[in-house]
Amino acid sequence: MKNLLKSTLAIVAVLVAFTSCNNGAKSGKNSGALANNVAEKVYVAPGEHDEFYAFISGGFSGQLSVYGLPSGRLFKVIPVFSQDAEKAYGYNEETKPMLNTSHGFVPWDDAHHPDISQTNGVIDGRWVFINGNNTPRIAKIDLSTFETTEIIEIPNSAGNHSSSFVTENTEYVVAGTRFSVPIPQKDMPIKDYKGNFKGSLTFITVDPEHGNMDIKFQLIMPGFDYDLSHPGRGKSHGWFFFSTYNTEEASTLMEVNASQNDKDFIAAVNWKKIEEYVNNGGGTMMPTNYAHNVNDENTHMATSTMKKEVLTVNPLDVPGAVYLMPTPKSPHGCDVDPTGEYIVGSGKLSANLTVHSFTKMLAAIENESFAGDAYGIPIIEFEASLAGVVEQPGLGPLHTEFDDKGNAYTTFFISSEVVKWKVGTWEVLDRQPCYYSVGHLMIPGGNSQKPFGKYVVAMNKITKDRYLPTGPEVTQSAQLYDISGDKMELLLDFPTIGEPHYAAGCPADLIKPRSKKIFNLEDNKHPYAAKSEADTKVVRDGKTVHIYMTTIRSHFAPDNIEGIKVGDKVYFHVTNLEQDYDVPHGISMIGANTSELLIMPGQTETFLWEPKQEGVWPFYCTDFCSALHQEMQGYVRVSAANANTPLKWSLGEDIE
Ligand code: RUQ
Ligand code: CUA
Repeated sequence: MKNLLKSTLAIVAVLVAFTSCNNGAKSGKNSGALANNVAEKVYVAPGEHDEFYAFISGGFSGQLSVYGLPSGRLFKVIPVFSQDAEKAYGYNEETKPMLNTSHGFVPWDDAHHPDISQTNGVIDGRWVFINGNNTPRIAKIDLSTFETTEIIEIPNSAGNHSSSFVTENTEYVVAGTRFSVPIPQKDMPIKDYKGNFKGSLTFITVDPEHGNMDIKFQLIMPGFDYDLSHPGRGKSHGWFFFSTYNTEEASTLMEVNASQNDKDFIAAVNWKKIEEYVNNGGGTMMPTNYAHNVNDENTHMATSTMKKEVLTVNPLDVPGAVYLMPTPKSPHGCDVDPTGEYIVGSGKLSANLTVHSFTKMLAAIENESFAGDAYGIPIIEFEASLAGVVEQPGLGPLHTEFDDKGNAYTTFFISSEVVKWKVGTWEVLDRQPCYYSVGHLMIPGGNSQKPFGKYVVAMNKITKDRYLPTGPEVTQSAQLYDISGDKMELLLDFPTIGEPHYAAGCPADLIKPRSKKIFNLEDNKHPYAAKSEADTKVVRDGKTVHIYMTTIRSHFAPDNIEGIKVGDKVYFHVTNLEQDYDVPHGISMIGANTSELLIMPGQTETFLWEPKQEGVWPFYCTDFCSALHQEMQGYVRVSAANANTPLKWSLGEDIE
């Protein structure tokens, strides 16, 4: 045991050393000989549009940023799991409930894997889903508004990492736990992990019309770490594949103890079979507590509902639903090719890439070519499902995506490169260095039956000397390669928001025509909306005051308010009366313990102000909306708590 420990530590040390010297050895100048016409290939002339959208997760920023490809231009940061003062997300009264969880208000998360909804195996550009790892959640972003409209918390999960991937008709968005935990949670010794902790794989239905999410069932699996996952497609539609590590079920010094087994598993889950079982009344309702937060599209207000139970399924109760395919050395990526035949497991510590065949897997199940079981789940013999091996393609394989010509592209973290190989012959065709230490890569549509194989984006963990330095913290970065020819060609480096963890890409034409320009004022059902200046008012209810305010170029109505008192809770409900594209107004109030509002045409938003001092206090518009933007201002007179200043409001007249 001691020796094993020592030798594993030695391997880890070598890998770490390799990583750092590898990165150190490369310099920014060594970016390969760029052809002269490279600039042309990424140049999108002023006023022209990019060909693709790229939705790049922010990792530890908790957000999702929207870029154009090939230009690499940043268009928007969509707030998802983190508060965003710029858009008042998580600060205004309407969106605060979006960040509610069973642990209370959690204004941050670690956002990893965006995936775009699909119809018939092709991305349809309706929604993008993304996982929060830390406090397990799945969010849905509506791509007509580019706003987060739903967040569902995942009970019985921890480090929600093998998420959030969609099946080929968006029947399900799937969320797998990274850490196994006691299910249900309870106070118990950590050393009793093995055999007692469990991992949950959660299948969330998506309403085909409105996209509403609902947990259909949770599969309660052995206590491994479930790292990544992908749906079957085409012939393997109806299955889902999850990579695992720590099949050792260790609970300490994981870098050594979770690397003992020569092979971990890819778990193959026949969700259609489980769905049938559940539809026939199978499964066990378990008491739990999780938040389901929905933004109403008519009121533009979010509500948070606590759900109290979840349907769990024991895999042993559904024979033929779950199998384990041995895969060498702590597989990380678990990627399915566009035909649905091949499942690629990237063993982080393996010299080779392991590819399983779906057809061979079915035959192995049929012939019962099993090599034992894990907690009763059959383990398929390694050779029986093996399709082939990509020999020695690089060091530290992580993730694979596919083009539309039968090629696969795998990232290698340690040797810092993208390697192109042929699906079916497993021969390496090309390799290009990344600057540096690439994690995921993304080909638009690369997770579907129909990839758009023109570009690949590599998302790097380290940039070192690639950009102007900005102190100890330097920008993170993505790189764009042209993959339309036989050889990949590096075109562009572009900086990213947060850690560019993973991305989903889509032809712009799928989204552009559906993008909303304004919200119809007539459809605004916000309970505190004022749909015209005639509807504006100020209403006192004890110590609570509601201001029904409107904004239009270039004034607020009302713009002067008196009769507010120290200790009041003052809600500014502000409706933007504009019905023109791209005319938001903002509002901020001196001393408010929250952010500004940025209100889109036709929308109502609310912030809370609790005046603490007597005086006459101004508010103003924060968005440069017109030539008279600087005139968009007003005053609130605040009197002592026991004063009897009458409540009054006005526009265009001085208050008596
Ligand atoms: S995975 S560490 Cu997407 Cu490579 Cu999160
Ligand atoms: Cu409205 Cu500036």
